[in-house]
Amino acid sequence: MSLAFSLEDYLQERREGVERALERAVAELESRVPEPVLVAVRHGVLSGGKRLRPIFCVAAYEACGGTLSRSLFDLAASLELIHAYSLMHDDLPCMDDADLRRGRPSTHAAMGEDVTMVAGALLIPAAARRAREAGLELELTGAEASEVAGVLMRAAGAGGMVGGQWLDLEGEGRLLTEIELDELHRHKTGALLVASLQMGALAAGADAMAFESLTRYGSAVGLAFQVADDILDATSDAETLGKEPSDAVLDKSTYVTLHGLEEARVRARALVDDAKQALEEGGTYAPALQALADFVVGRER
Ligand code: GRG
Repeated sequence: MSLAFSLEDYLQERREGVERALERAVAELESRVPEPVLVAVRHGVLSGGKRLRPIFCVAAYEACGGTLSRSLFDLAASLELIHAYSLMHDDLPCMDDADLRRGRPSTHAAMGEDVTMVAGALLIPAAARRAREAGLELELTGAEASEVAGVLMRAAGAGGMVGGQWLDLEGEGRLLTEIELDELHRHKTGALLVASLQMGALAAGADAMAFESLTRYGSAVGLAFQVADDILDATSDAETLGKEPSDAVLDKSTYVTLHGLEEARVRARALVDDAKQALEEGGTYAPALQALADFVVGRER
């Protein structure tokens, strides 16, 4: 019998837990949300995707000694509610104007803009509530559970994802420097990835050293994720990606436009090495996180 770690099996098992938690999160909204909005919520949330943010949260929790439970997956799914809202709003005509997402019509293309705005917006407080409640179920104190939800909300807000979205819109049609590009993506994509690791660590009661090493890992992997995203946008196609490559159309600066394809690949690998080093220096034994760092830059979509 081989004891080798299989990322494929790991991803499949964790994804199943995440899907069930997302179904519970949507079911919980059923009594309070009008049917047309609920249909849009289902479309945006229960529509596939890699589910990487919740999986990072679960992997961080496991790396800190925690064991799998339904409440852990509820906590992890709160990250995906925020991610789902961000994609629904990001695809709107006033943002990136994208009609294809995850290989099918984006939510506004299928359901309309007004209902997509409302469905996306209601996911933000739903995610905050879900994160806090799951924290309490994991036997965190009230203050600890609030802090876990606070980490999620800060990462989603002006100092994180929404702030990064503004930098992104402001940067269209302009050649950004590498410092500006890093700043944009540390906010827009990186903040939620860092929060994924931090929420898992906090929920598991990690000590300061483990928390710090997982934060450093998340920061490096978050940027590596975006460099890989830019490479895929420049080299792949809509059928493989499940969305239209759009950076050139929207005249966005990317790691590929800045440095060329080869140098972007070198940067992505260097960031993966930084991420693994952060784990080693923190004494965090986590084969899943090691393998996930490679996956982030090796993926095809
Ligand atoms: C405030 C109106 C308003 C809009 C803001 C918050 C927001 C909209 C946009 C955030 C920007 C954003 C969508 C960031 C994520 C970028 C990204 C790399 C998405 C793809 O993530 P994957 O590859 O996707 O994990 P899957 O489909 O696998 O979940």
